[in-house]
Amino acid sequence: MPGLDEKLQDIYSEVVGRNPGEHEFHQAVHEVLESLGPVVAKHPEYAEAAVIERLCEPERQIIFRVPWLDDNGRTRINRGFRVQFNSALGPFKGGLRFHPSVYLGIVKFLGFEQIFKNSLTGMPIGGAKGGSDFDPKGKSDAEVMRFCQSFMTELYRHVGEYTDVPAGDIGVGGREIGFLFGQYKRISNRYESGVLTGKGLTWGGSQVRKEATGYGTVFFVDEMLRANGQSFEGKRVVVSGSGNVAIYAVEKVQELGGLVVACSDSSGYVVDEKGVDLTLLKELKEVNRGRIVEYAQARGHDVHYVSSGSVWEVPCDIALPSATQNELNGADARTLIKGGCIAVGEGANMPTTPDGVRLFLDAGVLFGPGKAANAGGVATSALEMQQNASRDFWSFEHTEARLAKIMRGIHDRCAETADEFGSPGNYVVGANIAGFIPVADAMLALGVI
Ligand code: NDP
Ligand code: 2IT
Repeated sequence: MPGLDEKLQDIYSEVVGRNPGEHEFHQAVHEVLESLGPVVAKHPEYAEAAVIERLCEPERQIIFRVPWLDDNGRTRINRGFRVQFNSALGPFKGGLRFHPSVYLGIVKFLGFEQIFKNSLTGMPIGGAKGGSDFDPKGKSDAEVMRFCQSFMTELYRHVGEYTDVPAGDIGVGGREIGFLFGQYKRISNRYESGVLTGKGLTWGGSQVRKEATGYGTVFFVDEMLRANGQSFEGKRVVVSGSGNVAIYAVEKVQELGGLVVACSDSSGYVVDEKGVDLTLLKELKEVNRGRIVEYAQARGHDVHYVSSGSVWEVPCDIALPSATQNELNGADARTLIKGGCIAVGEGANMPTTPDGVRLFLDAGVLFGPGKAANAGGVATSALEMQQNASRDFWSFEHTEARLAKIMRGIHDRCAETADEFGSPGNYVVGANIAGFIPVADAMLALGVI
């Protein structure tokens, strides 16, 4: 990793010492601190008030037992988390992840990133994340329901429309949000729609929330391309993952005239040179909860499935990593650059390793970091909160237009901030600084709390 300024290095060492073994959290902090050198030089008041030190320490961390009964009547135990990282700009806001890899370091990295992402949206939301090491794969709907009810039976006391507003992430979609909302409503005896986002359209949800992260990522990349006289038209695109973010990234790329030739899941990837069949993909993943290998089996022409290796071996003009953290490493970045890749948009959170990011930036690849590129999901969550607060329901067209405008705004702010702080074209620096300053200013204004 590149060096940090002395003061920032001290802060980083303190974070590592205080949070042993939480590698993803260390990585996320390091990446932000790498960008902040010119900011602390220009604003000594941030150091005087220990703003960065305070930002690196969550306001509150909750860890709890989640007991539930499986379909055989056996008692099962998982661990639940909610890290309420920073509420300087608004109530805590961020998703819940259900995946066996979840531990405190993952939740903290995601919660830390969320502070800056949410700030970049320009909406009044603080940063948080939560989840569990529960694995929804292979569980029945009834088991998922019992798990969600048990999870909310503890979480309900820590959340609320003005306190903390969770949503989905890996392993948490419309089904889980429904069970969580149902249990919250039952325990609290309140139809408090604003307590969760990503709700169904007939019970307080917003149009476009389901599509928002994938669409927003593509809008962000489209802005980077346009700023450089290019577009999606006729481009070969590879999208990793085949979950919520990936599916709606594919949909928007296709609308904009791009050809998506590959996507994946944690078992392997498919290459479909004629272009991914989205109807089939949605049926397979959203309805049947199947594996990507079944796509190759169902498609019936020369689609090939690769069960080992990396989806980044498939040559493309544009790469949209939309699965998970650290899924695209330095070797993958080299392969992509060699294959002629001109742009990368992070649909996932921190999918590119630090050496991968460095290689892309050095090669002049347009690189949209997750904090900026995937902010459309949480931004549309904030639009859902707005509709809930005013008991309103907007049309798809109106909501999508709002999302597109928000993504344009984020793009422009990142680009201008990168220019202002001496790193033109570097959206990583732009996103980190443009996300940081509003939070830091609010923390100064609110005093030492
Ligand atoms: P889903 O659960 O809908 O889909 C996740 C996809 O990524 C699946 O295809 C899954 O494959 C794959 N995946 C998950 N973990 C791994 C792993 N360890 N190794 C390889 N593949 C993996 O989640 P989302 O689409 O919602 O989330 C994807 C990414 O986008 C995450 O990084 C999330 O934090 C980020 N994100 C999500 C937002 C949202 O609104 N949902 C908003 C902003 C960012 P498999 O089914 O085999 O596990
Ligand atoms: O990482 C993310 O931004 C999300 N999972 C969405 C959070 C939200 O509150 O909509």
